[in-house]
Amino acid sequence: MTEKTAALRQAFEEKLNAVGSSEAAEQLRVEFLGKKGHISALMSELKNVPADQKKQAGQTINELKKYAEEKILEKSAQMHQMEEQRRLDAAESYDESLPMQIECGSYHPITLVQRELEEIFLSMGFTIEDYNEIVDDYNCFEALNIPKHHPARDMQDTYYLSTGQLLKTHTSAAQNTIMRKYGAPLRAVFPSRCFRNESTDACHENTFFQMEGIMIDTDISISNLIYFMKTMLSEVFKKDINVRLRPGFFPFVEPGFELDIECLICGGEGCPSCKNSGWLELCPCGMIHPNVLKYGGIDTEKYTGFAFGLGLTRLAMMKYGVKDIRVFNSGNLKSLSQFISQ
Ligand code: FA5
Repeated sequence: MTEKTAALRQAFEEKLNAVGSSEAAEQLRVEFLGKKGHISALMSELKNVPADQKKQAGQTINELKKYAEEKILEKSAQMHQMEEQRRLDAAESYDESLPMQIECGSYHPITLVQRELEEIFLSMGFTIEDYNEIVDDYNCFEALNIPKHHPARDMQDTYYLSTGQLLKTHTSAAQNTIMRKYGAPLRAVFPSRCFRNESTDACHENTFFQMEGIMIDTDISISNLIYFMKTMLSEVFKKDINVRLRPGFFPFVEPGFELDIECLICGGEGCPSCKNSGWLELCPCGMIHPNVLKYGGIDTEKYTGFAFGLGLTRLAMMKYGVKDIRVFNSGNLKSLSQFISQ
């Protein structure tokens, strides 16, 4: 038994010297002093020791136990102190002036162009409004002078929910709510995501962004509309671009226009980004139909107004020279992370 105890003491000392952390010290304590540890096992062997040697053997084991307890306590304290010092050293080596090590994300190009437009319209006295992406038939169509079975609905098929609600096809769906909320006079823009059930190509997506704008006041005319459209485009592009205004039909405006810009990808030559026409439909607009004003609770004897529905995703295509609209929803960070506010 004496030899066994001596061998155990030697094994304990070797392991103790190898301890390098408070966690390792705790493991050593359990290994030797735990209920199922080596020293307890040695104690339980005492019953096999001849009676005349039992007392001496018991004493030797107790001495080993005491020794192990003291050494482990000492080691554990040492280890805790060392670890605390390491933590302090690490904290001191932090230098807030060093360049950041982590990679930062970048804003999506649609966010950049949307923010730029918001700034432009804010400076012209417009407010920025928010609206749901899930809307009801009334707001998306009926309040816009598009009754059930009107052929204009064919151009805007969308995704319907079992509740009868739908994913909004255009930002015009917010017009009625905003008119009712603020009344006239009113200047507001409301950017949002729109959804349509349609085939995609280089200039069509099933999920894209528009920015709607409305201005209602006394004596608003087409000249006001043209002025705001021109200002907006020259501020966004910061260079002369060719635009054309042609008649366009939308049941919620009268008269209505299509505002196209010459394709900046091909310079008007024709390419897949503009469906080979050299022009891109960008911002249909017109004078708000009196029925729409009435549905919005606006006095049509006193007020007139204009509205436009800017294709924000197409604008981003032209502004950043993106040839295919599908890049924007691709999640392809190699392409999307190149855009920094320009
Ligand atoms: C509308 O959505 C009307 N609500 C716009 C409007 C508002 C007219 C107020 C008059 C007064 P349209 O379906 O043409 O119209 O879409 C408007 C613009 O959104 C288009 O010129 C185009 O720039 C963009 N757009 C439409 N469909 C898509 C699509 N599938 N993918 C990408 N952009 C699209």
